[in-house]
Amino acid sequence: MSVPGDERGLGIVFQEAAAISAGIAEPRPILLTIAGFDPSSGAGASADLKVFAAHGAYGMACLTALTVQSTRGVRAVEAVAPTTVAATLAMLAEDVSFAGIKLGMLANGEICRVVNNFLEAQKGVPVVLDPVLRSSSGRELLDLEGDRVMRERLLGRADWTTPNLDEVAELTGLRVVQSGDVPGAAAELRRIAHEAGNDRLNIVVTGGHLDPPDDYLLAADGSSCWVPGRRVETKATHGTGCAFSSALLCGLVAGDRPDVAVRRAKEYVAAAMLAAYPIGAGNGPLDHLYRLEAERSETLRDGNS
Ligand code: PXL
Repeated sequence: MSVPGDERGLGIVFQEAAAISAGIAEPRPILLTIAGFDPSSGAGASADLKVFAAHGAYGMACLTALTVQSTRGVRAVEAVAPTTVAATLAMLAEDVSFAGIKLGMLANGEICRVVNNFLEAQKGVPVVLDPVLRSSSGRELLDLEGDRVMRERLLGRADWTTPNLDEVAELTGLRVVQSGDVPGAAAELRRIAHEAGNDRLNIVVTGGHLDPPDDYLLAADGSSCWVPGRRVETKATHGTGCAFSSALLCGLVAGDRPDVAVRRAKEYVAAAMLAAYPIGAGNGPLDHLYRLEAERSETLRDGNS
Protein backbone atom coordinates (compact mmCIF):
# COMPACT_ATOMS: atom_id res chain seq x y z
CA MET A 1 0.00 0.00 0.00
CA SER A 2 1.34 3.45 -0.76
CA VAL A 3 0.52 6.49 1.30
CA PRO A 4 -0.39 9.76 -0.47
CA GLY A 5 2.81 11.78 -0.66
CA ASP A 6 5.16 8.75 -0.52
CA GLU A 7 6.03 8.99 -4.16
CA ARG A 8 7.27 12.59 -3.75
CA GLY A 9 9.53 11.78 -0.82
CA LEU A 10 9.05 12.63 2.83
CA GLY A 11 11.12 15.83 2.59
CA ILE A 12 8.53 17.53 0.43
CA VAL A 13 5.68 16.33 2.62
CA PHE A 14 7.37 17.78 5.72
CA GLN A 15 8.08 21.06 3.90
CA GLU A 16 4.39 21.31 3.03
CA ALA A 17 3.36 20.57 6.63
CA ALA A 18 5.80 23.17 7.92
CA ALA A 19 4.40 25.78 5.50
CA ILE A 20 0.88 24.99 6.65
CA SER A 21 1.78 25.26 10.32
CA ALA A 22 3.51 28.58 9.64
CA GLY A 23 0.03 29.97 9.05
CA ILE A 24 -0.36 29.79 5.29
CA ALA A 25 -3.42 27.56 5.65
CA GLU A 26 -6.76 29.15 6.46
CA PRO A 27 -8.36 28.45 9.83
CA ARG A 28 -10.88 25.64 9.61
CA PRO A 29 -14.42 25.64 10.94
CA ILE A 30 -14.97 23.17 13.77
CA LEU A 31 -18.04 20.99 13.25
CA LEU A 32 -19.55 18.67 15.84
CA THR A 33 -21.43 15.47 15.19
CA ILE A 34 -23.53 14.01 17.98
CA ALA A 35 -24.17 10.48 16.76
CA GLY A 36 -23.73 6.75 17.24
CA PHE A 37 -20.63 4.71 16.37
CA ASP A 38 -20.78 2.27 13.46
CA PRO A 39 -17.58 0.20 13.64
CA SER A 40 -17.71 -0.38 9.88
CA SER A 41 -17.63 3.43 9.51
CA GLY A 42 -20.13 3.57 6.67
CA ALA A 43 -22.60 5.46 8.86
CA GLY A 44 -22.55 7.27 12.18
CA ALA A 45 -19.96 9.53 13.79
CA SER A 46 -16.83 8.13 12.14
CA ALA A 47 -18.43 8.51 8.70
CA ASP A 48 -19.49 12.08 9.58
CA LEU A 49 -15.89 12.91 10.52
CA LYS A 50 -14.76 11.74 7.07
CA VAL A 51 -17.38 13.95 5.40
CA PHE A 52 -16.28 16.97 7.47
CA ALA A 53 -12.63 16.31 6.55
CA ALA A 54 -13.54 15.92 2.88
CA HIS A 55 -15.05 19.42 3.02
CA GLY A 56 -12.04 21.00 4.74
CA ALA A 57 -13.61 21.29 8.19
CA TYR A 58 -12.25 19.99 11.50
CA GLY A 59 -14.64 17.43 12.95
CA MET A 60 -15.33 16.55 16.58
CA ALA A 61 -17.68 13.80 17.74
CA CYS A 62 -19.76 13.06 20.81
CA LEU A 63 -20.86 9.43 20.74
CA THR A 64 -24.36 8.54 21.87
CA ALA A 65 -24.21 4.77 21.34
CA LEU A 66 -22.00 1.89 20.32
CA THR A 67 -23.53 -0.33 17.69
CA VAL A 68 -22.39 -3.86 16.92
CA GLN A 69 -22.56 -3.95 13.14
CA SER A 70 -20.79 -4.62 9.89
CA THR A 71 -21.83 -3.96 6.30
CA ARG A 72 -24.25 -6.89 6.79
CA GLY A 73 -26.42 -5.08 9.34
CA VAL A 74 -26.79 -4.07 13.00
CA ARG A 75 -26.66 -6.85 15.61
CA ALA A 76 -26.82 -4.86 18.86
CA VAL A 77 -26.93 -1.34 20.27
CA GLU A 78 -25.57 -0.05 23.58
CA ALA A 79 -26.40 3.54 24.47
CA VAL A 80 -23.76 5.72 26.14
CA ALA A 81 -24.70 6.95 29.64
CA PRO A 82 -26.53 10.30 29.26
CA THR A 83 -24.24 11.78 31.96
CA THR A 84 -21.22 10.89 29.78
CA VAL A 85 -22.86 12.52 26.75
CA ALA A 86 -23.57 15.66 28.83
CA ALA A 87 -20.02 15.74 30.23
CA THR A 88 -18.47 15.28 26.75
CA LEU A 89 -20.54 18.09 25.26
CA ALA A 90 -19.77 20.41 28.19
CA MET A 91 -16.04 19.71 28.02
CA LEU A 92 -15.82 20.31 24.27
CA ALA A 93 -17.89 23.49 24.49
CA GLU A 94 -15.65 24.88 27.25
CA ASP A 95 -12.72 24.50 24.87
CA VAL A 96 -13.90 25.47 21.37
CA SER A 97 -16.69 27.23 19.47
CA PHE A 98 -18.61 25.17 16.95
CA ALA A 99 -19.38 26.52 13.49
CA GLY A 100 -22.15 23.94 13.10
CA ILE A 101 -23.67 20.88 14.74
CA LYS A 102 -25.10 17.73 13.19
CA LEU A 103 -27.39 15.39 15.12
CA GLY A 104 -27.53 11.75 14.04
CA MET A 105 -28.46 8.64 16.06
CA LEU A 106 -29.49 9.75 19.56
CA ALA A 107 -30.57 6.33 20.90
CA ASN A 108 -33.08 7.36 23.58
CA GLY A 109 -35.20 10.06 25.18
CA GLU A 110 -32.74 10.89 27.95
CA ILE A 111 -29.92 11.53 25.46
CA CYS A 112 -32.28 13.64 23.35
CA ARG A 113 -33.01 15.77 26.42
CA VAL A 114 -29.29 16.14 27.24
CA VAL A 115 -28.62 17.20 23.64
CA ASN A 116 -31.52 19.64 23.72
CA ASN A 117 -30.17 21.25 26.93
CA PHE A 118 -26.73 21.53 25.33
CA LEU A 119 -28.20 23.18 22.22
CA GLU A 120 -29.91 25.82 24.36
CA ALA A 121 -26.44 27.20 25.09
CA GLN A 122 -25.46 27.05 21.39
CA LYS A 123 -27.59 29.97 20.22
CA GLY A 124 -27.04 30.97 16.59
CA VAL A 125 -25.03 27.84 15.75
CA PRO A 126 -26.61 26.07 12.75
CA VAL A 127 -28.02 22.65 13.63
CA VAL A 128 -28.82 19.93 11.09
CA LEU A 129 -31.02 17.18 12.52
CA ASP A 130 -30.86 13.84 10.72
CA PRO A 131 -33.77 12.05 12.40
CA VAL A 132 -32.21 8.58 12.62
CA LEU A 133 -34.95 6.25 13.82
CA ARG A 134 -34.03 2.83 12.45
CA SER A 135 -31.18 1.14 10.57
CA SER A 136 -31.85 -0.02 7.01
CA SER A 137 -31.80 -3.57 8.43
CA GLY A 138 -34.74 -2.55 10.66
CA ARG A 139 -33.03 -2.22 14.07
CA GLU A 140 -34.45 0.54 16.32
CA LEU A 141 -31.89 3.33 16.76
CA LEU A 142 -34.16 5.70 18.74
CA ASP A 143 -36.63 4.59 21.40
CA LEU A 144 -40.26 5.79 21.63
CA GLU A 145 -39.51 8.41 24.25
CA GLY A 146 -36.70 9.71 22.02
CA ASP A 147 -39.15 9.92 19.14
CA ARG A 148 -41.37 12.16 21.27
CA VAL A 149 -38.54 14.41 22.52
CA MET A 150 -37.31 14.74 18.95
CA ARG A 151 -40.70 15.95 17.77
CA GLU A 152 -41.44 18.20 20.75
CA ARG A 153 -37.98 19.65 21.44
CA LEU A 154 -35.29 18.99 18.84
CA LEU A 155 -37.52 19.88 15.91
CA GLY A 156 -38.17 23.09 17.85
CA ARG A 157 -34.45 23.96 17.76
CA ALA A 158 -33.02 22.59 14.52
CA ASP A 159 -32.42 24.85 11.52
CA TRP A 160 -32.56 21.91 9.13
CA THR A 161 -33.90 18.39 9.16
CA THR A 162 -33.24 15.69 6.57
CA PRO A 163 -35.69 12.76 6.95
CA ASN A 164 -35.96 10.00 4.35
CA LEU A 165 -39.41 8.72 3.32
CA ASP A 166 -39.73 6.26 6.24
CA GLU A 167 -38.58 8.84 8.77
CA VAL A 168 -40.93 11.60 7.60
CA ALA A 169 -43.74 9.01 7.63
CA GLU A 170 -42.92 7.95 11.19
CA LEU A 171 -42.54 11.53 12.44
CA THR A 172 -45.83 12.72 10.91
CA GLY A 173 -47.92 9.54 11.08
CA LEU A 174 -48.64 9.91 7.35
CA ARG A 175 -48.23 7.33 4.59
CA VAL A 176 -45.26 8.37 2.41
CA VAL A 177 -44.39 5.94 -0.38
CA GLN A 178 -44.40 7.94 -3.60
CA SER A 179 -43.34 11.42 -4.68
CA GLY A 180 -46.92 12.71 -4.54
CA ASP A 181 -47.01 11.98 -0.79
CA VAL A 182 -43.91 14.02 -0.02
CA PRO A 183 -45.04 17.70 -0.13
CA GLY A 184 -47.95 17.03 2.26
CA ALA A 185 -45.72 15.14 4.68
CA ALA A 186 -43.12 17.92 4.61
CA ALA A 187 -45.87 20.49 5.29
CA GLU A 188 -47.07 18.41 8.26
CA LEU A 189 -43.51 18.18 9.63
CA ARG A 190 -43.28 21.96 9.29
CA ARG A 191 -46.52 22.26 11.28
CA ILE A 192 -45.10 20.00 14.02
CA ALA A 193 -41.97 22.19 14.18
CA HIS A 194 -44.17 25.33 14.37
CA GLU A 195 -46.03 23.79 17.28
CA ALA A 196 -42.65 23.24 18.96
CA GLY A 197 -41.97 26.98 18.49
CA ASN A 198 -39.77 26.78 15.40
CA ASP A 199 -40.56 28.88 12.33
CA ARG A 200 -37.01 28.69 10.96
CA LEU A 201 -36.93 25.01 10.01
CA ASN A 202 -35.78 24.01 6.52
CA ILE A 203 -36.86 20.50 5.56
CA VAL A 204 -35.26 18.21 2.99
CA VAL A 205 -37.07 14.93 2.43
CA THR A 206 -34.41 12.73 0.87
CA GLY A 207 -35.82 10.65 -1.96
CA GLY A 208 -33.15 8.01 -2.45
CA HIS A 209 -35.93 5.41 -2.60
CA LEU A 210 -37.97 7.33 -5.19
CA ASP A 211 -37.65 6.85 -8.92
CA PRO A 212 -36.10 9.21 -9.96
CA PRO A 213 -34.34 9.69 -6.60
CA ASP A 214 -35.19 13.39 -6.22
CA ASP A 215 -35.14 15.29 -2.90
CA TYR A 216 -37.84 17.73 -1.84
CA LEU A 217 -36.84 21.00 -0.18
CA LEU A 218 -39.39 22.95 1.85
CA ALA A 219 -37.46 26.04 2.91
CA ALA A 220 -38.10 28.09 6.04
CA ASP A 221 -39.59 30.91 3.94
CA GLY A 222 -42.27 28.51 2.65
CA SER A 223 -40.79 28.12 -0.84
CA SER A 224 -40.32 24.59 -2.12
CA CYS A 225 -38.63 22.75 -4.96
CA TRP A 226 -37.57 19.29 -6.08
CA VAL A 227 -33.82 18.76 -6.33
CA PRO A 228 -33.20 16.22 -9.08
CA GLY A 229 -31.09 13.14 -8.41
CA ARG A 230 -29.49 10.46 -10.57
CA ARG A 231 -29.83 6.77 -9.78
CA VAL A 232 -26.41 5.22 -9.04
CA GLU A 233 -26.38 1.42 -9.42
CA THR A 234 -24.21 0.30 -6.50
CA LYS A 235 -24.21 -1.80 -3.34
CA ALA A 236 -22.47 1.11 -1.58
CA THR A 237 -25.59 2.60 -0.04
CA HIS A 238 -24.85 2.31 3.68
CA GLY A 239 -24.85 5.67 5.40
CA THR A 240 -26.07 7.83 2.52
CA GLY A 241 -28.36 9.73 4.93
CA CYS A 242 -25.49 10.42 7.35
CA ALA A 243 -23.25 11.62 4.50
CA PHE A 244 -25.96 13.85 3.06
CA SER A 245 -26.78 15.63 6.32
CA SER A 246 -23.09 16.13 7.17
CA ALA A 247 -22.28 17.45 3.69
CA LEU A 248 -25.28 19.76 3.92
CA LEU A 249 -23.96 21.21 7.20
CA CYS A 250 -20.56 21.77 5.55
CA GLY A 251 -22.18 23.70 2.69
CA LEU A 252 -24.30 25.83 5.01
CA VAL A 253 -21.32 26.69 7.19
CA ALA A 254 -19.39 27.63 4.04
CA GLY A 255 -22.19 30.11 3.25
CA ASP A 256 -24.06 28.27 0.50
CA ARG A 257 -27.67 29.33 -0.15
CA PRO A 258 -30.15 26.67 1.07
CA ASP A 259 -31.00 25.28 -2.39
CA VAL A 260 -27.34 25.33 -3.43
CA ALA A 261 -26.26 23.55 -0.23
CA VAL A 262 -28.86 20.82 -0.85
CA ARG A 263 -27.80 20.37 -4.48
CA ARG A 264 -24.09 20.22 -3.59
CA ALA A 265 -24.67 17.74 -0.75
CA LYS A 266 -26.68 15.54 -3.09
CA GLU A 267 -23.93 15.70 -5.73
CA TYR A 268 -21.30 14.84 -3.10
CA VAL A 269 -23.23 11.73 -2.01
CA ALA A 270 -23.81 10.59 -5.60
CA ALA A 271 -20.12 11.05 -6.43
CA ALA A 272 -19.05 9.21 -3.26
CA MET A 273 -21.39 6.33 -4.20
CA LEU A 274 -19.99 6.24 -7.74
CA ALA A 275 -16.41 6.24 -6.47
CA ALA A 276 -17.01 3.54 -3.83
CA TYR A 277 -14.81 0.45 -3.85
CA PRO A 278 -16.06 -2.91 -2.52
CA ILE A 279 -15.91 -3.29 1.28
CA GLY A 280 -17.59 -6.18 3.10
CA ALA A 281 -20.26 -8.60 1.96
CA GLY A 282 -23.28 -6.39 2.65
CA ASN A 283 -24.15 -2.81 1.76
CA GLY A 284 -20.76 -1.15 1.71
CA PRO A 285 -19.73 2.39 2.61
CA LEU A 286 -19.44 5.29 0.19
CA ASP A 287 -15.99 6.59 -0.62
CA HIS A 288 -16.36 9.65 1.58
CA LEU A 289 -12.81 10.72 0.73
CA TYR A 290 -13.06 10.35 -3.05
CA ARG A 291 -11.70 13.87 -3.51
CA LEU A 292 -8.50 12.79 -1.78
CA GLU A 293 -8.22 10.00 -4.37
CA ALA A 294 -8.52 12.58 -7.16
CA GLU A 295 -5.81 14.69 -5.52
CA ARG A 296 -3.63 11.61 -5.15
CA SER A 297 -3.96 10.66 -8.80
CA GLU A 298 -3.06 14.24 -9.73
CA THR A 299 0.03 14.06 -7.51
CA LEU A 300 1.01 10.75 -9.11
CA ARG A 301 0.49 12.24 -12.57
CA ASP A 302 2.53 15.38 -11.71
CA GLY A 303 5.28 13.22 -10.15
CA ASN A 304 5.52 11.15 -13.33
CA SER A 305 5.67 14.04 -15.77
O1 PXL B 1 -27.81 5.19 8.66
C1 PXL B 1 -28.34 5.47 9.90
C2 PXL B 1 -27.38 5.18 11.00
C3 PXL B 1 -26.87 6.23 11.71
N1 PXL B 1 -25.99 6.08 12.71
C4 PXL B 1 -25.57 4.86 13.09
C5 PXL B 1 -26.04 3.76 12.41
C6 PXL B 1 -26.96 3.92 11.34
C7 PXL B 1 -27.45 2.76 10.61
O2 PXL B 1 -27.15 1.63 10.86
O3 PXL B 1 -25.60 2.56 12.79
C8 PXL B 1 -24.60 4.72 14.19
